[in-house]
Amino acid sequence: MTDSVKTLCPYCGVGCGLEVSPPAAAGRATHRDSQGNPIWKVVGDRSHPSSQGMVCVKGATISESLDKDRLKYPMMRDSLSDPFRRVSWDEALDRIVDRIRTVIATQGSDGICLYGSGQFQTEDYYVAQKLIKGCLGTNNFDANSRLCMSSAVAGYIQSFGSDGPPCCYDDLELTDCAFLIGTNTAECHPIVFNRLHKHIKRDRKAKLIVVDPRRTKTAEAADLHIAINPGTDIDLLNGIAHLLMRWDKIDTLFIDECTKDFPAYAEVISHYPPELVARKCGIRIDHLEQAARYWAESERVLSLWSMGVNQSSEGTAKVRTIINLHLMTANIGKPGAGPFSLTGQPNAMGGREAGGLAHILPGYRSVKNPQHRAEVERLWELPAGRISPNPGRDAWSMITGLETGEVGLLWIAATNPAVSMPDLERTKAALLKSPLTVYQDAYYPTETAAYAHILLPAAQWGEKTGTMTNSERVVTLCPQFRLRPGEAKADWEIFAEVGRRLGFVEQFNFPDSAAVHREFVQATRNRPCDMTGISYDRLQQEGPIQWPCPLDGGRESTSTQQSGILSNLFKGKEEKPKGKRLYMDWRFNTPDGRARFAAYHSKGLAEPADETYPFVLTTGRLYGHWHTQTRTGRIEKITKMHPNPFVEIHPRDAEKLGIKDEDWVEVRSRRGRARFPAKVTKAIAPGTVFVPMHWGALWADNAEANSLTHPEACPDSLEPELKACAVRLVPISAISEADAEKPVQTSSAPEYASTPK
Ligand SMILES: Nc1nc2c(c(=O)[nH]1)N[C@H]1C(S)=C(S)[C@@H](COP(=O)(O)OP(=O)(O)OC[C@H]3O[C@@H](n4cnc5c(=O)[nH]c(N)nc54)[C@H](O)[C@@H]3O)O[C@H]1N2
Ligand SMILES: Nc1nc2c(c(=O)[nH]1)N[C@H]1C(S)=C(S)[C@@H](COP(=O)(O)OP(=O)(O)OC[C@H]3O[C@@H](n4cnc5c(=O)[nH]c(N)nc54)[C@H](O)[C@@H]3O)O[C@H]1N2
Ligand code: SF4
Ligand SMILES: [Mo]
Repeated sequence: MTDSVKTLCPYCGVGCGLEVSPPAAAGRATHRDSQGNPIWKVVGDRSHPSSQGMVCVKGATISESLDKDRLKYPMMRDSLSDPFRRVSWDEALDRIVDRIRTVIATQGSDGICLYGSGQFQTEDYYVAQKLIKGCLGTNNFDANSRLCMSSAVAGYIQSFGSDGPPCCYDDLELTDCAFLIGTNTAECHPIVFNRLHKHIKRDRKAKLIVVDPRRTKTAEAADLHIAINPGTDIDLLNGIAHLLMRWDKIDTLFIDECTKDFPAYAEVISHYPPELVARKCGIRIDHLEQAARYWAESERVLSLWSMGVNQSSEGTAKVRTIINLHLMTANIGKPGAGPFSLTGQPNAMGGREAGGLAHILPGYRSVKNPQHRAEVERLWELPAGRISPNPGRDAWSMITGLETGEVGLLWIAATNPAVSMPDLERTKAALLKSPLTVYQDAYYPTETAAYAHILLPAAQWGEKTGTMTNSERVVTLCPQFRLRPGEAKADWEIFAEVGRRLGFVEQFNFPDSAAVHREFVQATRNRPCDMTGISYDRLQQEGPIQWPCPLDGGRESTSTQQSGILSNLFKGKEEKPKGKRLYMDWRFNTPDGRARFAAYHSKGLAEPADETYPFVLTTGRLYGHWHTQTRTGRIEKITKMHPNPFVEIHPRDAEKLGIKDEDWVEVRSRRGRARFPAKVTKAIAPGTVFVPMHWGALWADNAEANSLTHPEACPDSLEPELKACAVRLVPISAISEADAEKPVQTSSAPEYASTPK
């Protein structure tokens, strides 16, 4: 291939357009990496509406990782203590199909679990749903998105009647006040942040508020940084609402006509006066008042949030409490305003559309809804009643199902749970008990490969054609542009092949990914995420397309049916419904069209600090690295940028413990221990410490953030509280010999084949 190809960055949910050209193109010198190897050249795609030509360091360096340490052939072994041997696809697939049949016969289909990823393309997701939820009749498909955005999904569904982030990136440039809570956008969604930051600098009236216990790069750019104690978001949000009520800065017309359940909420927020809130959050009253004043004075408030909100034992409540503020001030369904969750992974949005969590079905449907099940059964040409009405196992209950022996086959694809799951010692011990684990990944080694019986080589980004949807609902076609290494196959092809071998020949008779996509969009017809107007041909010709995009140009706007007061509300709203934003007509997807207020008191952390474990540990990301480093750990520029893990400690705490910068510290929780050099910095609030999530067992000794975290989760979204657990800090120099002899890791992890450390 000599021409350049337009595609999407396969890292974060910003979804930047990339233009990729081969190492040697006509008329220019061969493009090479730092070691002199020829690599594909990557630049930002100026025509992409979301990113307008911009890229961050991850997107810019992606091609350096594509050929390193790839898993090229299926591999198998009988027990985890054996070495892997190379096998044919036939042999590997026969073993999987045999096992599926055995598990169905002995345990029922609920003994089978597939744990997937927001790094799947939509086609991969869709075929996996059809196989697991349709043909096998179990809803045991979950994805790493459970650890990521499931609280946002639950919050949207409960408040608006349906999932779907209502805003778009143009709102970043139209807002008067950006309210960033629990998001380090500058490092984790850099191009969203660039667009916002340029606007804030240009328009001096526009304000940036950042709510984060750390002084992140995002917080440094803020007009107001509120460093709340971890887990006190609901106190803060209810405190802001309290002041808006007190100052009579609420939109009663909107509340009366477009929402329900305000009185119960008003009662709750009456209990959040500024003095109490400031004390609970550990912040200054004038900061709280300033934040409320920005909300009160701004015409258009845009909230952005991600993991500091979602990864919480009250994640859904936090999301709904953010949405409450938007409802009480009518900051929704208009340019520059709205509650906007940023999705983490490149195609977490596509996963939602394709039904990629254990409680949902394609087209924003629910497994609990009989009509939804029937519609999907008809589309899949399966007998009525095939899809189970029960939500399947979420990510963590796949782990507990291994503990109890209820899981007879665990199939993991495009995620690395031996690093990213909470309570890693328990996770690893459960993985060791798995009767059969299939692991489908693009790289080898990874930490999870050590726990697998069968390895399946996956074609990754650039080696298969598919679509991905970014945070603002924009769908981009990602064409194959390079050869697959060895015998690697696209994830959807592997799922389809297993389906055919199980006898579902008709259901999985897809000649190519375009055929998968054609069928998938049918599942979205007349649904909130209608994509029946999107096809590979249109994406190729016109470029990225935002949904809703129905074939016939759109459902009738409901605003024509509105009369009286609601039509008055619409005077001065310059845009008609449809188009870039959802809910422009202020009619929501609930049965009565009204959005719901939620009345939540704050509960705080599931495991607060106490005398024995006096610090709150929070975990998160660094600008250059991507998750478990399968790609970024193999890119020199990035490993130089972030050479090693560390623990951030406030100078006051460090002094008390006699810890100096770069001293080694052991961090202990009730579940495990890990060791890091200290980074003494005022960027972290006293009483809180921070550890990056990126270093699994392959990349550093005993520096796994998740050896410390716990699996307590939000009861609605089942998203674990990866952002907070109680820990104790012990300077290594102070550890007595007897204590030091105790192994830091408790489960006997298998050896890795090779270690890139
Ligand atoms: N560079 C980089 N970018 C990425 C990724 C990556 O691995 N690397 N991963 C992508 C993915 S999948 C995701 S999900 C996103 C995540 O993107 P972010 O959510 O922005 O990233 P995190 O660092 O996980 O956490 C964000 C912030 O939450 C704060 N926080 C912790 N506890 C609390 C709390 O109780 N309240 C509040 N208000 N804040 C709190 C932390 O201090 C942290 O700064 O990033 C995406 N982008
Ligand atoms: N302590 C703590 N833990 C966390 C978090 C946190 O903030 N703190 N964040 C959580 C969140 S939000 C997330 S999203 C998770 C992320 O955690 P993981 O999903 O475990 O992390 P990744 O490193 O992105 O793993 C993706 C894997 O997919 C492989 N891969 C890439 N492309 C393909 C493909 O096309 N097909 C296949 N089959 N494989 C492919 C990669 O090689 C890699 O091994 O971590 C969660 N865990
Ligand atoms: S901001 Fe996200 S999507 Fe854009 S280049 Fe960086 S990692 Fe890729
Ligand atoms: Mo994520």
